This record gives sequence, structure tokens and C-alpha cells, in this order.
Amino acid sequence: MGVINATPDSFSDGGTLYRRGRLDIELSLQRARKMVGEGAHILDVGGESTRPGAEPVALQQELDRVVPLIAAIVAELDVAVSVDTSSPEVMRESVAQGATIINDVRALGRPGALQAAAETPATVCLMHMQGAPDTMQQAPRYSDVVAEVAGFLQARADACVAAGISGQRIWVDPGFGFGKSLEHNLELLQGLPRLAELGYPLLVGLSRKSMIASLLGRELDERLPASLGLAVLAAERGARIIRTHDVRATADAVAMAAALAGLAENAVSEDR
Ligand code: 9MG
Repeated sequence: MGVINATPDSFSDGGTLYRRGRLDIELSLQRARKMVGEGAHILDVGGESTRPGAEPVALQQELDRVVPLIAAIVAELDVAVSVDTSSPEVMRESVAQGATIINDVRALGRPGALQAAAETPATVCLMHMQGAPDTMQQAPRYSDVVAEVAGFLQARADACVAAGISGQRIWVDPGFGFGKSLEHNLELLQGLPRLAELGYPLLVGLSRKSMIASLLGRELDERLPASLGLAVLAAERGARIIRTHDVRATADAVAMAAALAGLAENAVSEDR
């Protein structure tokens, strides 16, 4: 899953699709084409930054950022489009323009979001976050982070099913860096098999995240090697969709892990 941030202020690539203070659709399409050429199966289009301290975005502004861009991508490229939003109106409009996945860092928790998603045919990605983006990194606390995240994701998946969203349309995501310390993130990475056991496709976003800076002190533009290591570790532990800013490198790294997993699987079936 390649990240297309239609925002001026996202943590790692905010503003890179802007010219003279405005989102540039042609520049965004160039990025989208490049990512598809590099092997992205999904493009995740977002119009509101969730980094700590980001300015909240008015609904119309979010709509103006993502809806025309989704329409342009769907018209030109053979790729699934997901919309990164928590707003029911943005969900509806984006799906009307051809988005087939709703990626919500608030797990459809905003008023009306669950209902809006249920009224569409889209797949939903339910992400765990402790607190809200502006304060979530101040003092995150858990007694057992893996169990608590698993419990939350199961409860949100149950709420989706109760609202009429079939289990086949649900993905889950532990939300690395969203209300988690470095230790919490590492415990979650280690505990991914427990989250995979919930039975829903597991999405992870580790690309360029600040846990790499906490551990290694790397600046944003120096985080690719560690991001690739994390993507492979996550894939080995059951992640099925990797959200990334660096599609080609991530696809290559994960393909090597998948090839090894395929060998191991074949060896087991030959033994039987
Ligand atoms: C929008 N966004 C930023 N980081 C993310 C992550 O880790 N997972 C998901 N699903 N969305 C994210």
C-alpha cells in the first residue's frame, strides 16, 4: 500500500504534492503512476495529517483534497484506492468516486462513521489509537499492550459486523506510533501473530515512523533501511498489507520474505 498524502503537513512527505500552496493533481498522479509501476497494489489517499500537533482540517477542505484526486487515480490507473479518513462524508464521497477501502485511524469511532461505512460496499481498515493525535504520545500507558490492542480491534470488528459490514470486508491494524512508546511498538511487533489470530487481514504502517528515530536517532530521510527491516519482520509475523512511502524497496524486501515463507510452506506440505 503506497502512501499518497494530499496534505501540506504530513510528518514525512507533507507538501511534496503542493505547488504554489495548492495540491497539484498532475504531480499527485505522477506519484501514483510511479508507485503503481513499482508494485503498489493499493494507494492510500489522505487529506488530513494525523501527526502529533497537526492542524485539524475543515470538512470541505478534506473533501477538496481527496475526492478529485481519487477520481483522477481511478480514471487512469488499475489499482485499488483506499481513503485515509475518519469523516463519514469523506468516506461516502470517496467511495462514490471509486475508492474501495476506507482506512480509518479512529476505527470508525466518529459519530456516523460506522453507519456511513456500512452503507458502502468498501472494505474497512480498523486501526488502534490510544488518545487523540495531538496528545497521544505524551504518556501512553498499557498493562498488556498486545492484549489491549487485540481486545480493541476485536470489539471494533464486532461492532462492524453488528452494523452490517461482513467479516470479509474487515482489516485490522495495531497503529504503530499512535499512542505508543518505543517499548509498546516493539512489543506489538513481537506480538503481531496474536493479532493475526483474530482472523482479519493485518495491515501495518511502520514506514519512516519515529520509533526508528527513538531507537537509532535517524532523521526522516535516513529511515529507509530500518523501515525495510521492520516491513520484513512484520510480514514474517503475519502482516498482509504494508503501508509504505517507498514502494519499490518495500515490495522487493517483502518479496524475499514471502519467497522464504513459500519454501518453508512447501517443505511442510512435502513432509505430509
Ligand atoms: C494514515 N496512517 C498513518 N499511519 C498509519 C498506520 O500505521 N496505519 C494505518 N492504517 N493508517 C495510517
